[in-house]
Amino acid sequence: MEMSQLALIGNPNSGKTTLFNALTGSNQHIGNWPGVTVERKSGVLKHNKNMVVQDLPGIYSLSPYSSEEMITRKYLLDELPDQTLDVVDSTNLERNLYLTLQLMETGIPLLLILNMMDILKKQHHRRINLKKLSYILDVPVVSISALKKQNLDQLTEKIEARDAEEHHYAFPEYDYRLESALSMIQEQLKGLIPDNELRWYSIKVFERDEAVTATLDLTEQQQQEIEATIKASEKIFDDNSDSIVVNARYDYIARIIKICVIDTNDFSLSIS
Ligand code: GDP
Ligand code: K
Ligand code: MG
Repeated sequence: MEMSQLALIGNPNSGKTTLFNALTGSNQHIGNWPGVTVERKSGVLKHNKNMVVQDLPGIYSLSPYSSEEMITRKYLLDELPDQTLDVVDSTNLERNLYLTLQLMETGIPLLLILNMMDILKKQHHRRINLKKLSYILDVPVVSISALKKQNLDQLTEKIEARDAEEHHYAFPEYDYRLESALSMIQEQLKGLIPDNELRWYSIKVFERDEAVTATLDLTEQQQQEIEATIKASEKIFDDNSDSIVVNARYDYIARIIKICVIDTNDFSLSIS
Protein backbone atom coordinates (compact mmCIF):
# COMPACT_ATOMS: atom_id res chain seq x y z
CA MET A 1 0.00 0.00 0.00
CA GLU A 2 1.23 3.45 -0.88
CA MET A 3 1.91 5.88 1.93
CA SER A 4 0.00 9.16 2.04
CA GLN A 5 2.15 12.24 2.49
CA LEU A 6 0.77 14.96 4.77
CA ALA A 7 2.39 18.37 5.19
CA LEU A 8 1.91 20.40 8.37
CA ILE A 9 2.06 24.04 7.36
CA GLY A 10 1.29 27.30 9.12
CA ASN A 11 2.59 30.52 10.59
CA PRO A 12 5.34 30.33 13.21
CA ASN A 13 3.93 29.41 16.65
CA SER A 14 0.58 28.22 15.35
CA GLY A 15 1.18 24.87 17.09
CA LYS A 16 2.54 22.68 14.26
CA THR A 17 5.21 20.93 16.32
CA THR A 18 2.87 20.41 19.27
CA LEU A 19 0.37 18.81 16.88
CA PHE A 20 3.11 16.85 15.12
CA ASN A 21 4.20 15.36 18.45
CA ALA A 22 0.62 14.54 19.44
CA LEU A 23 -0.08 12.83 16.11
CA THR A 24 3.16 10.87 15.78
CA GLY A 25 4.21 10.15 19.37
CA SER A 26 7.64 8.58 19.28
CA ASN A 27 7.47 7.54 15.60
CA GLN A 28 9.68 10.45 14.51
CA HIS A 29 12.57 10.90 12.16
CA ILE A 30 14.65 14.04 12.61
CA GLY A 31 17.15 15.42 10.10
CA ASN A 32 17.95 18.63 8.21
CA TRP A 33 16.59 20.09 4.98
CA PRO A 34 19.22 19.86 2.22
CA GLY A 35 21.76 22.68 2.30
CA VAL A 36 20.36 24.52 5.32
CA THR A 37 20.37 24.06 9.08
CA VAL A 38 16.60 24.11 9.36
CA GLU A 39 15.39 21.00 11.17
CA ARG A 40 13.37 18.48 9.20
CA LYS A 41 10.97 16.25 11.10
CA SER A 42 8.76 13.54 9.72
CA GLY A 43 6.78 10.79 11.38
CA VAL A 44 4.12 8.14 10.90
CA LEU A 45 0.68 8.76 12.38
CA LYS A 46 0.08 6.83 15.60
CA HIS A 47 -3.45 5.92 14.47
CA ASN A 48 -2.72 5.27 10.81
CA LYS A 49 0.62 3.76 9.86
CA ASN A 50 -0.05 4.44 6.16
CA MET A 51 0.29 8.17 6.65
CA VAL A 52 3.51 10.13 6.98
CA VAL A 53 3.43 13.69 8.24
CA GLN A 54 6.11 16.37 7.68
CA ASP A 55 6.54 19.22 10.16
CA LEU A 56 7.46 22.13 7.86
CA PRO A 57 9.12 25.42 8.88
CA GLY A 58 6.71 28.16 9.99
CA ILE A 59 6.02 30.84 7.35
CA TYR A 60 3.70 33.79 6.70
CA SER A 61 3.77 33.60 2.92
CA LEU A 62 4.79 31.35 0.04
CA SER A 63 7.07 34.03 -1.42
CA PRO A 64 10.60 32.76 -2.04
CA TYR A 65 12.39 35.23 0.25
CA SER A 66 13.41 33.50 3.48
CA SER A 67 14.98 30.04 3.62
CA GLU A 68 11.91 28.80 5.52
CA GLU A 69 9.64 30.01 2.72
CA MET A 70 11.86 28.46 0.07
CA ILE A 71 11.99 25.08 1.84
CA THR A 72 8.24 24.96 2.29
CA ARG A 73 7.45 26.19 -1.21
CA LYS A 74 9.92 23.77 -2.81
CA TYR A 75 8.56 20.89 -0.75
CA LEU A 76 4.98 21.68 -1.78
CA LEU A 77 5.64 22.19 -5.47
CA ASP A 78 8.25 19.47 -6.05
CA GLU A 79 7.05 16.73 -3.75
CA LEU A 80 3.31 17.41 -4.12
CA PRO A 81 2.09 15.99 -0.79
CA ASP A 82 -1.35 14.33 -0.82
CA GLN A 83 -2.73 17.02 1.44
CA THR A 84 -1.66 20.02 3.44
CA LEU A 85 -2.72 20.27 7.06
CA ASP A 86 -2.90 24.02 7.51
CA VAL A 87 -2.45 24.74 11.21
CA VAL A 88 -3.97 28.09 12.09
CA ASP A 89 -3.89 29.98 15.39
CA SER A 90 -7.62 30.56 15.76
CA THR A 91 -7.01 33.56 18.03
CA ASN A 92 -5.27 35.21 15.06
CA LEU A 93 -7.50 34.06 12.25
CA GLU A 94 -7.20 37.14 9.98
CA ARG A 95 -3.42 37.05 9.88
CA ASN A 96 -3.20 33.27 9.50
CA LEU A 97 -5.68 33.09 6.62
CA TYR A 98 -3.29 34.94 4.34
CA LEU A 99 -1.14 31.83 4.08
CA THR A 100 -4.24 29.63 3.85
CA LEU A 101 -5.33 31.40 0.66
CA GLN A 102 -1.89 30.91 -0.86
CA LEU A 103 -1.90 27.24 0.08
CA MET A 104 -5.29 26.85 -1.59
CA GLU A 105 -3.87 28.46 -4.71
CA THR A 106 -1.30 25.63 -5.05
CA GLY A 107 -4.12 23.20 -5.82
CA ILE A 108 -3.01 20.69 -3.18
CA PRO A 109 -6.00 19.42 -1.14
CA LEU A 110 -6.11 21.33 2.13
CA LEU A 111 -7.57 20.64 5.54
CA LEU A 112 -7.95 23.74 7.68
CA ILE A 113 -7.10 23.11 11.34
CA LEU A 114 -8.14 25.82 13.78
CA ASN A 115 -5.79 25.29 16.69
CA MET A 116 -5.78 26.91 20.17
CA MET A 117 -9.52 26.48 20.58
CA ASP A 118 -8.95 26.18 24.36
CA ILE A 119 -7.80 29.82 24.37
CA LEU A 120 -10.57 31.00 22.06
CA LYS A 121 -13.20 29.34 24.28
CA LYS A 122 -12.02 31.46 27.21
CA GLN A 123 -12.36 34.64 25.16
CA HIS A 124 -16.11 34.70 25.49
CA HIS A 125 -16.56 37.69 23.20
CA ARG A 126 -15.34 35.97 20.04
CA ARG A 127 -16.92 33.08 18.13
CA ILE A 128 -15.99 31.52 14.79
CA ASN A 129 -18.70 29.82 12.76
CA LEU A 130 -16.86 26.75 11.45
CA LYS A 131 -19.66 25.65 9.14
CA LYS A 132 -19.76 28.98 7.34
CA LEU A 133 -15.98 29.12 7.14
CA SER A 134 -15.86 25.66 5.61
CA TYR A 135 -18.68 26.49 3.21
CA ILE A 136 -17.19 29.75 1.97
CA LEU A 137 -13.66 28.45 1.56
CA ASP A 138 -14.95 25.12 0.26
CA VAL A 139 -12.46 23.18 2.41
CA PRO A 140 -13.00 20.95 5.46
CA VAL A 141 -12.41 22.72 8.79
CA VAL A 142 -11.76 21.18 12.19
CA SER A 143 -11.12 22.91 15.51
CA ILE A 144 -8.65 21.40 17.96
CA SER A 145 -6.35 22.08 20.85
CA ALA A 146 -3.00 20.48 20.08
CA LEU A 147 -1.75 21.30 23.58
CA LYS A 148 -4.76 19.85 25.44
CA LYS A 149 -5.09 17.07 22.86
CA GLN A 150 -8.73 18.02 22.23
CA ASN A 151 -10.60 16.83 19.12
CA LEU A 152 -7.62 14.93 17.72
CA ASP A 153 -9.73 11.84 16.93
CA GLN A 154 -12.05 13.98 14.84
CA LEU A 155 -8.99 15.46 13.13
CA THR A 156 -7.64 12.01 12.23
CA GLU A 157 -11.05 11.05 10.83
CA LYS A 158 -11.13 14.18 8.67
CA ILE A 159 -7.61 13.54 7.41
CA GLU A 160 -8.59 10.00 6.41
CA ALA A 161 -11.84 11.16 4.79
CA ARG A 162 -9.98 13.85 2.84
CA ASP A 163 -7.44 11.25 1.73
CA ALA A 164 -10.14 8.97 0.32
CA GLU A 165 -11.94 11.84 -1.42
CA GLU A 166 -11.84 12.55 -5.14
CA HIS A 167 -9.54 15.52 -5.74
CA HIS A 168 -11.57 18.69 -5.68
CA TYR A 169 -9.85 21.93 -6.62
CA ALA A 170 -11.21 24.83 -4.61
CA PHE A 171 -9.62 28.23 -4.62
CA PRO A 172 -10.70 31.72 -3.57
CA GLU A 173 -11.98 33.99 -6.33
CA TYR A 174 -10.87 37.60 -6.21
CA ASP A 175 -11.94 40.91 -7.75
CA TYR A 176 -13.46 40.22 -11.20
CA ARG A 177 -10.98 42.53 -12.94
CA LEU A 178 -8.09 40.54 -11.48
CA GLU A 179 -9.88 37.29 -12.32
CA SER A 180 -10.23 38.30 -15.96
CA ALA A 181 -6.47 38.99 -16.20
CA LEU A 182 -5.73 35.65 -14.53
CA SER A 183 -7.95 33.74 -16.93
CA MET A 184 -6.24 35.37 -19.92
CA ILE A 185 -2.90 34.23 -18.51
CA GLN A 186 -4.32 30.76 -17.87
CA GLU A 187 -5.25 30.49 -21.53
CA GLN A 188 -1.60 31.06 -22.43
CA LEU A 189 -0.42 28.45 -19.93
CA LYS A 190 -2.89 25.70 -20.82
CA GLY A 191 -1.10 22.58 -21.98
CA LEU A 192 2.23 23.70 -20.52
CA ILE A 193 1.37 22.59 -16.99
CA PRO A 194 -1.19 20.26 -15.38
CA ASP A 195 -4.71 21.73 -15.10
CA ASN A 196 -4.73 21.60 -11.31
CA GLU A 197 -1.66 23.86 -11.18
CA LEU A 198 -3.02 26.54 -13.54
CA ARG A 199 -4.32 28.75 -10.77
CA TRP A 200 -1.00 28.84 -8.91
CA TYR A 201 1.03 29.44 -12.08
CA SER A 202 -1.27 32.13 -13.43
CA ILE A 203 -1.03 34.06 -10.15
CA LYS A 204 2.75 33.68 -10.00
CA VAL A 205 3.12 34.78 -13.62
CA PHE A 206 0.84 37.77 -12.91
CA GLU A 207 3.07 38.65 -9.94
CA ARG A 208 6.11 38.38 -12.29
CA ASP A 209 7.60 35.77 -9.96
CA GLU A 210 10.94 35.07 -11.70
CA ALA A 211 11.52 31.70 -10.07
CA VAL A 212 8.26 30.40 -11.52
CA THR A 213 8.27 32.07 -14.95
CA ALA A 214 11.80 30.76 -15.61
CA THR A 215 10.48 27.19 -15.43
CA LEU A 216 7.82 27.83 -18.11
CA ASP A 217 8.51 27.33 -21.78
CA LEU A 218 6.76 30.45 -23.11
CA THR A 219 7.24 31.77 -26.62
CA GLU A 220 8.30 35.36 -27.18
CA GLN A 221 4.77 36.20 -28.34
CA GLN A 222 3.15 34.59 -25.30
CA GLN A 223 5.45 36.55 -23.01
CA GLN A 224 4.50 39.78 -24.76
CA GLU A 225 0.77 39.08 -24.55
CA ILE A 226 1.06 38.20 -20.87
CA GLU A 227 3.05 41.34 -20.14
CA ALA A 228 0.41 43.42 -21.95
CA THR A 229 -2.31 41.81 -19.78
CA ILE A 230 -0.38 42.55 -16.59
CA LYS A 231 0.29 46.16 -17.63
CA ALA A 232 -3.40 46.69 -18.42
CA SER A 233 -4.35 45.50 -14.92
CA GLU A 234 -1.74 47.71 -13.31
CA LYS A 235 -3.28 50.64 -15.10
CA ILE A 236 -6.81 49.73 -14.00
CA PHE A 237 -5.81 49.24 -10.35
CA ASP A 238 -3.17 51.97 -10.39
CA ASP A 239 -0.86 49.60 -8.53
CA ASN A 240 1.88 47.09 -9.30
CA SER A 241 0.82 43.54 -9.97
CA ASP A 242 2.05 41.84 -6.83
CA SER A 243 0.34 44.47 -4.64
CA ILE A 244 -2.87 43.89 -6.60
CA VAL A 245 -2.77 40.24 -5.56
CA VAL A 246 -1.84 41.01 -1.94
CA ASN A 247 -4.77 43.45 -1.68
CA ALA A 248 -7.14 40.97 -3.31
CA ARG A 249 -6.26 38.38 -0.66
CA TYR A 250 -6.78 40.89 2.17
CA ASP A 251 -10.15 41.95 0.73
CA TYR A 252 -11.19 38.34 0.54
CA ILE A 253 -10.12 37.70 4.15
CA ALA A 254 -12.03 40.77 5.35
CA ARG A 255 -15.20 39.39 3.73
CA ILE A 256 -14.68 35.96 5.32
CA ILE A 257 -14.17 37.45 8.78
CA LYS A 258 -17.28 39.59 8.44
CA ILE A 259 -19.37 36.54 7.64
CA CYS A 260 -17.80 33.91 9.91
CA VAL A 261 -16.65 35.69 13.04
CA ILE A 262 -18.79 37.32 15.71
CA ASP A 263 -16.99 39.58 18.13
CA THR A 264 -19.28 41.19 20.71
CA ASN A 265 -16.53 43.67 21.59
CA ASP A 266 -17.32 45.29 18.26
CA PHE A 267 -20.88 45.96 19.48
CA SER A 268 -19.98 47.23 22.94
CA LEU A 269 -17.58 49.72 21.41
CA SER A 270 -20.30 51.18 19.22
CA ILE A 271 -22.79 51.50 22.13
CA SER A 272 -20.54 53.33 24.61
P1 GDP B 1 5.03 25.91 15.84
O1 GDP B 1 5.98 27.06 15.76
O2 GDP B 1 3.91 26.08 14.87
O3 GDP B 1 5.68 24.58 15.72
O4 GDP B 1 4.33 26.00 17.28
P2 GDP B 1 4.60 25.15 18.59
O5 GDP B 1 4.03 23.78 18.47
O6 GDP B 1 6.03 25.25 18.94
O7 GDP B 1 3.70 25.94 19.64
C1 GDP B 1 3.93 27.30 19.96
C2 GDP B 1 3.42 27.57 21.37
O8 GDP B 1 1.99 27.43 21.40
C3 GDP B 1 3.94 26.58 22.39
O9 GDP B 1 4.16 27.29 23.60
C4 GDP B 1 2.81 25.58 22.55
O10 GDP B 1 2.77 24.98 23.82
C5 GDP B 1 1.59 26.47 22.37
N1 GDP B 1 0.42 25.74 21.84
C6 GDP B 1 0.37 24.92 20.78
N2 GDP B 1 -0.88 24.45 20.59
C7 GDP B 1 -1.65 24.99 21.56
C8 GDP B 1 -3.05 24.90 21.89
O11 GDP B 1 -3.86 24.22 21.26
N3 GDP B 1 -3.47 25.61 22.97
C9 GDP B 1 -2.62 26.38 23.70
N4 GDP B 1 -3.13 27.05 24.75
N5 GDP B 1 -1.31 26.51 23.41
C10 GDP B 1 -0.83 25.82 22.36
K1 K C 1 8.06 27.66 17.65
MG1 MG D 1 7.67 24.10 15.18
